[in-house]
Amino acid sequence: MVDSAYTLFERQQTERGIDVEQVKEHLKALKIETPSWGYGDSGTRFKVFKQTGIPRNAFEKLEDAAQVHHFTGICPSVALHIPWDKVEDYAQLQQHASHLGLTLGAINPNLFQEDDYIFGSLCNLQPAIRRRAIDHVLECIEVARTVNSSIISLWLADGTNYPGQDSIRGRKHRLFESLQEIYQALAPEMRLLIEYKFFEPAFYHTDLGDWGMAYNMALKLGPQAEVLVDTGHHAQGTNVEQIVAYLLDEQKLGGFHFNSRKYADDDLIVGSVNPYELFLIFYQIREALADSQDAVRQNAANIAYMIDQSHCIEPKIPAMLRSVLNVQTYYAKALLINLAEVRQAQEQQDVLAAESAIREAFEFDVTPLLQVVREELGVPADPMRAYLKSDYGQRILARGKGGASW
Ligand code: AOS
Ligand code: ZN
Ligand code: ZN
Ligand code: ZN
Repeated sequence: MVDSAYTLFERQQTERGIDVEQVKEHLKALKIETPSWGYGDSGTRFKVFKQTGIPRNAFEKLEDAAQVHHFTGICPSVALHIPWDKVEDYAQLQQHASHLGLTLGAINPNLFQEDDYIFGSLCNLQPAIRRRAIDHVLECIEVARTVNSSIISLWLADGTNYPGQDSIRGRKHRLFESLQEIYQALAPEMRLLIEYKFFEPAFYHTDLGDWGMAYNMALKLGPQAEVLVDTGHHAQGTNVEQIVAYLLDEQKLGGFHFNSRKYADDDLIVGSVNPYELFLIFYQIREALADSQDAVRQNAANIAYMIDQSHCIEPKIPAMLRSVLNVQTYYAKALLINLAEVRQAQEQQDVLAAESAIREAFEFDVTPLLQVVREELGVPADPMRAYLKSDYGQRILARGKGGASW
């Protein structure tokens, strides 16, 4: 059923020179991966809050993730974290996923929760500890092979707390050597996504502290290595959209960990604090999707959109839904940017017209558009309301308290 709000929207956009059918196609093609750890208990460094109804194992985490996919139609894959999601038989886990209509996505090694890693993992001065860390990543590559995943997302907690604690350049060399061994173990269809973060848990220097360091490693490793941008991993005021544009232009943007932040790596619901930034990130992607260079377009089309959230005070499934819906909303708005109009304003160096062409798209209400897209995808027009009306949230309470936490 096409209602009058949509008819009006369509007319308005067509008059602006927007191809609404194409916008709908883009929206239907958007796939967002949710993280298994986003369904488990989590907290701050001061306390992990235990909620009732939390999944007790990887199988139940997939069941919760399947709800998010069921109500949105755009979250068909789930990222795993090893060993948080360690199971005896990964093929069985994958089977469970496929029964639920899901696939298993990025495999995230854990190089930060062993006592051995107190002074780092892949950068550690001690060869035996580096060996252990590399072996763990190799094991994750095997898991990826078993579950048919093509992405290894690597985030390192490595760094130092004090000047002089270790040689920054020495650690850089060790890191590259370790990464080379990992890179060589990748199957041809696999990608290694290198995630950076400017601080935390290390407070003086972090071995992969910004996009440039991750990019440099990825570039030297080869075409299967790319950079992962976690939106919460930058210093205040960093222009994340510029990083996105730069990496796209170098064809090294591997994927995102979307979340929202106000101060540090807050891992809040996506778009809750900074929706305009999210929109501007999508503006850069949209521009790259229309680039004249094949390689840039290809990179833009292959971005792995993943959510990296750690909600500790909100119920997990609706929080994940909110994040996913926000990504979809701000992507939709970016698709309403009239690129020809922007280009024309740029050519005329009309600053006000250019800025206005961008902002105008942000200001449209995309609710009627999203309702129609969801109807065509066969999911509820209002996924959040539909989930809250379902009894799933009630049923999982039977799991009790004390489920899986990170
Ligand atoms: C840590 O700050 C990162 O954002 C990582 O992506 C991390 O791997 C993820 O939170 C799960 O461990
Ligand atoms: Zn992340
Ligand atoms: Zn993070
Ligand atoms: Zn984060």
